[in-house]
Amino acid sequence: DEEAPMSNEAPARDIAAEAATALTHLTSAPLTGVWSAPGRVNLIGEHTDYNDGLVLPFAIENRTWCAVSVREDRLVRVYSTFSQETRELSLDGIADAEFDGWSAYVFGVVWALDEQGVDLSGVTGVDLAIASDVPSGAGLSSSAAIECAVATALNELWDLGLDSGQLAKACQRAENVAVGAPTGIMDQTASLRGEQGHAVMLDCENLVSELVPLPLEEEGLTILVMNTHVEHAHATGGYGERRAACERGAEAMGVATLRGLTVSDLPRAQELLDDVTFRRVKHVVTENERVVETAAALRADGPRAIGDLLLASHASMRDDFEISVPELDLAVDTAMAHGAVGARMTGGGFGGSAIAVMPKERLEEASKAVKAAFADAGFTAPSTFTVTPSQGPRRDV
Ligand code: GAF
Repeated sequence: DEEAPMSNEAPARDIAAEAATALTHLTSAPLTGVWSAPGRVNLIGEHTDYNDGLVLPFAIENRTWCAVSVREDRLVRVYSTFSQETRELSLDGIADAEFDGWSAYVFGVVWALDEQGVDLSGVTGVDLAIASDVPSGAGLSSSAAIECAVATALNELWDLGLDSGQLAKACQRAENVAVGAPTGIMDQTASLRGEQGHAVMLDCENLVSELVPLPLEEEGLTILVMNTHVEHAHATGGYGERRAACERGAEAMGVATLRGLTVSDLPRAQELLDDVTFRRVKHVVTENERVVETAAALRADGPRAIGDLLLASHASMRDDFEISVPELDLAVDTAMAHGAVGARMTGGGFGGSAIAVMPKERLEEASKAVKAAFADAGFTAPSTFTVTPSQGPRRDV
């Protein structure tokens, strides 16, 4: 709602119920259950995940719900309220399945479980209805939320006994192969391991994670999301190009991944690499350090202490990794001029959203100022809303 500055003040919809109702498009059989998984905001640690690096995201209250009714045959059928269409796939011959459109996020998970060696020969089919309030295209991992909701439901229904690391890997494979986006594992892990009031510090080299307290409410703070509505697609373009540059840099520096470098290697990198590759490497290496420093600052002094780190991360993405856009820069600068503790673009870049850690009393002012600044610059009107570190997957019904 463009009229309301804080669009999440609208009364919450019961989307679990919407998903359950949507099942009637597929079947009149009884509901077996409803599972859900959240989207995420990355607090810091960008483009580090596919370099075996460190990330510090948190799950948000916006979620995707998956209502399920078990079948007696081997079909998996799915309906989504956002596409209002049904797709189906047989569990027999899943290895050779082909994917297209939104259903790749769902069928891709089933395919990836099979590819991982999970024995699906004895399981029965399911009817799935998907509904979500994670805005798509905002850089809040609406895709990971679908994958993780489906994976969580199937893990329980089919009694697979997989842990969150195995589920995250299956969801990432779905994204990489079925959807065709060469992304890392941050978003799926954030969705699967999120906890209320915490960020998840994840080491992408070994998937070891720890929860880091993010006590915003207690500090009179909130996180403002500024969705630029500038479209980004990770299956094409800049994302894969950045990933390739990181791999080139690692190879030239003689390490398996950029995780093998620290800031003390940067002078040698500067001598050895061309300017563009060097700046890509510098971003990743310094960003890993900022994640460590952010977690330490949160633990020692709380969220008011992380502002400079968020700003340094944004500058690194703008100037060295070159994945910001003028809309994201304007959102960050305007929030900072209106009381933000710190701000940065979040997610893969080239569009999507920026976040600002805001004192609650300046929230309204900053939100209005961002909208006015976008109007003055002739940019598409942004939407703004707040997010809270929230819980990971759960069974709702
Ligand atoms: C996107 C990807 F999906 C993540 O894996 C991560 O690389 C992120 O961009 C950048 O940090 O969200």
